[in-house]
Amino acid sequence: MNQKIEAVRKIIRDNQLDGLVVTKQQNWQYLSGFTGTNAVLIFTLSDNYLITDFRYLEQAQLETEGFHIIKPRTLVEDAMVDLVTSLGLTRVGFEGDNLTYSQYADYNKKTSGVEWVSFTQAVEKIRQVKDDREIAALRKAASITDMAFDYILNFIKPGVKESEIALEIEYYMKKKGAEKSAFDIIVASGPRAALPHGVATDKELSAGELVILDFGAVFAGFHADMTRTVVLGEPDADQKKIYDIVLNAQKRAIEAVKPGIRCSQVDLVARDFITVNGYGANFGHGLGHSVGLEIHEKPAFAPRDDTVLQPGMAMTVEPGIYLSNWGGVRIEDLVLVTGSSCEILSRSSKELIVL
Ligand SMILES: [Mn+2]
Repeated sequence: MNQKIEAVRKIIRDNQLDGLVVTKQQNWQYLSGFTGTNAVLIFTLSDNYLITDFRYLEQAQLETEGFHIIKPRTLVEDAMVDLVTSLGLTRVGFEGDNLTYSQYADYNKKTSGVEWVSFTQAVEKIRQVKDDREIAALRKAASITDMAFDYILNFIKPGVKESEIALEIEYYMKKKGAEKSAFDIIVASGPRAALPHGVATDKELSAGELVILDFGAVFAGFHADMTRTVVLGEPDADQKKIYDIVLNAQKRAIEAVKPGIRCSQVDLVARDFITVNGYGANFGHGLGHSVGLEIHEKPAFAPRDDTVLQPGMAMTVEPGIYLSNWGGVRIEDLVLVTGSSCEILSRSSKELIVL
């Protein structure tokens, strides 16, 4: 029995359930390997069921192992309700973060006598520690991301639109084997660099501007995430100063990443450094987040996240300083928590690149 399914069975046992229904796409993909877009999994203490529709029956057979694959007469969710009834389940867990109120009401109506118990972050918690195959996928995603950064440096110059840069990055990553871009690529130049999530627009780059590039490749379902800030022409004193503060904060935080430390402590290392240097109010977001089958997973390097780091967690470290009408600097690496410290999966240079 694979460890992931074993962990699901433990949730069932520990909570006195007799079944667990999984409806979130990344969670069913994680537990079964199925990559289609429509499915429900049902786990009991003895069996695993995957319900999907006609379009995916053959694919589900090929991609999964150890699941009874069930073809619904009508909707996948109706088949789920029928199966819960025919198996005689009485106390069934479901993913409370993932179900709409209407679906919940519908389940209740169609299964009188079944107690539905909401779970949040149950499968997500299992996903926090990555196994060797998942780490290999993250490495590959990070390496495609690095290659794209190297490539795009030749393309960035005054007069080019942010959107053209984003398009080139996406095209290049896909040519190098990425399934897709991990999120809408952020290219934020000049004053727009003050927007922490400034998705590329048709603004043209100008000489003297800082440009924040934040992007990542997806490989085998796993998301990379990296940010670099470059400058068009020799940087002025403020640009240099703020870049150095962010870079130092980032390096110090990475040095703090190791098993046994709390996420909030890592956040504090960068936050304290930026605050002491006078820009605490300009670093308004968390230091980082976990990545995996989703771009933003838990835990997070944030002031109130006291999760203890474990080997196999994959986290971003991304401090930034943002100043309205001026711009901003963010530097982000993807790191893997190892047995004693961490390994930086993003390999691109972090020295200020002058284009
Ligand atoms: Mn990120």
